[in-house]
Amino acid sequence: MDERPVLVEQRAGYRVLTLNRPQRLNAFTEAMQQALAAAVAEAEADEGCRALLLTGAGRAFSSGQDLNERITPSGDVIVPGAALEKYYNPLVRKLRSLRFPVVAAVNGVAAGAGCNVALACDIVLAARSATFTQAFARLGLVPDAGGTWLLPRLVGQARARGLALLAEPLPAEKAEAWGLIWKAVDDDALMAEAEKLCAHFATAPTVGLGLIKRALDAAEDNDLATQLDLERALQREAGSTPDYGEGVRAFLQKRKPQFTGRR
Ligand code: T3D
Repeated sequence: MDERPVLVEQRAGYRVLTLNRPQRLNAFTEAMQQALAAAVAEAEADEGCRALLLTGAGRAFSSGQDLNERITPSGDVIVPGAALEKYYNPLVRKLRSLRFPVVAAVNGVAAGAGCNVALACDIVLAARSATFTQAFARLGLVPDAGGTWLLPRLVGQARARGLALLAEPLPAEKAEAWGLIWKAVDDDALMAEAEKLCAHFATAPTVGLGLIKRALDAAEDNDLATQLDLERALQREAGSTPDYGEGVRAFLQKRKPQFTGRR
């Protein structure tokens, strides 16, 4: 078995990152967090990278924090907090603010922080057999990795409270119906669908897509007047890219645009 906790594959214009501890349902260890942060940073630094696909090896996406790392050899529990500050919170902030789209292909169980890392991605595709579980309450913990922020925004307070307080698995099709994720697809179609999306993003106007991400995240805290001002500023920025000119010319010339994704 490949011992690397995160596998990185290069594609034309995007990268596939696979959480790779299948025997532990891809639970996050410190080594996996470090490998993931490094892989994301390398993708971000690569000008040719215009999308990221995040998935898991084996039958799970991720079961969240590896609980073996939360107990000392003498049986004492380690009070959480440090790993959130050092790994989970920077990861979630990074996924949301990356200059290109991030697609999660949720191939099976997504539990605890594994669920919320998936939900922090821009587009969440899930295999029909996948489930989303806010497992925290089973341990006496609070949903983290952005869960308490994202859940009510995605599905409303009633469903967010049910998911968080009951910690029951939510099947992928229901997650789609509730608006928690973009789409549930047949299990054997998941990776092809996710790669198709990333291939599309790899030829898209990347700067504009990054600005869309920024606008939608800012809208969560802004009033309408502030958001209108932000849209004007971002539109000026997007409209100054070569891709905007290419988009307009291609439309008028009735041809497919050739976007470079550059400023
Ligand atoms: O810093 C901080 O600590 C704060 C951050 C907290 C973030 C969190 O994510 S807290 C939540 C942690 N996650 C969980 O509580 C989920 C724990 N796992 C489960 O409840 C179940 O494994 C699942 C419902 C996800 C799947 O159940 P099932 O029956 O399909 O599989 P399984 O048999 O339970 O798991 C297979 C193996 O993976 C098993 O090992 P074994 O018996 O074959 O040797 C199991 O112990 C291991 N495993 C699964 N999840 C974890 C894990 N080992 C360590 N940590 C895990 N999270």
